[in-house]
Amino acid sequence: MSVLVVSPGRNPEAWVKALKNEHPGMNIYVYPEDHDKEEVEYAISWKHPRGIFKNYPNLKVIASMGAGVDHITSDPDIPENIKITRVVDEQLTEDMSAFVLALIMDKMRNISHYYSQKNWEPTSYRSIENTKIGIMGLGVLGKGVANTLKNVGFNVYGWSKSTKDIDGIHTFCGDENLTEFLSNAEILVCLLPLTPETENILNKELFEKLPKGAHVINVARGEHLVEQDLLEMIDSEQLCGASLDVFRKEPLPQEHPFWNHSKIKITPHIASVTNPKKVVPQMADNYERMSQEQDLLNVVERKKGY
Ligand code: NDP
Ligand code: OXD
Repeated sequence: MSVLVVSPGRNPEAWVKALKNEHPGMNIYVYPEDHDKEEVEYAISWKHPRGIFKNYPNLKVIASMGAGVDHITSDPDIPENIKITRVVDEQLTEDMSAFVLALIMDKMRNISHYYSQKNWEPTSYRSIENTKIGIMGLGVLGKGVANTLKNVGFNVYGWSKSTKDIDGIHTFCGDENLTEFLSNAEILVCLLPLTPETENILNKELFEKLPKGAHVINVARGEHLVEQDLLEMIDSEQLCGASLDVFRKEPLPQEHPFWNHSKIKITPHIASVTNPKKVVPQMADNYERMSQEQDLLNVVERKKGY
């Protein structure tokens, strides 16, 4: 029985080292080095080359190296019987919460504006307690962010697929309540998983339902955003700007209009980065569970796509 590490988008060394520390007896291959495909039952993956997994007849589990699994679920060639797991990690949630708070404070207090202005021109600012934040997605990360912002003193609104009851957060669920949720979101944070239902969800129709002058933060996936609609909505002043950490094409191409847009702030997909040392224990645990035919942790519902 062997483990295959597939990570053309991430350096595999730290993963292999952490796996060997955690489980010295584990037989590990790094794709595409020479290996016997029949031996592989467990894969740890980030942005695998499309279609490869159908060639592993004994593969049982694909573990995502991150919280998101769209890089796996979007491959139509992954057999239905293969279980997909994802990372759930306190550090990842803390990092995401700190990052979103930093983006919001930067926006509210004009911090990066002052850095780039290099002028002594103070401007007024809104108070935290008079600001409403809307969070799309109240899962592991969205709920963590919502609680952090609530504790800082913001008015927090959240939207999810199923009903949620989170102390101190105004929660909304389903498409039928999306408009009401959006009408409150002076700063909108997207923390949805990428699925066919949420692809292109950040579009003109949605932006028009936000309060005029809203700011949009996307820390989920680039494919949630219709880029041209964002530009139009900023031009028309329906939106005052956006902070974007994720893009349809990463790295964001140098010629992309977002780079030189004064109202769009770009970060290079660093909102919350998985630390292999922290999350390898949960992967090794699942490997043991798989070997003993026990239930796995953090399994993705294939039908829902997250
Ligand atoms: P979860 O699966 O824990 O949560 C997803 C949330 O989205 C749930 O609350 C779910 O609702 C809600 N949701 C899903 N589909 C819909 C829909 N159609 N309508 C309304 N709500 C919906 O995900 P995480 O919180 O762990 O992660 C979210 C995403 O963040 C990841 O998928 C990944 O893409 C991104 N990410 C980005 C990082 C970065 O550095 N920029 C780092 C890590 C993750 P319900 O609870 O009712 O099911
Ligand atoms: C993730 C990510 O999904 O890094 O973990 O985007």
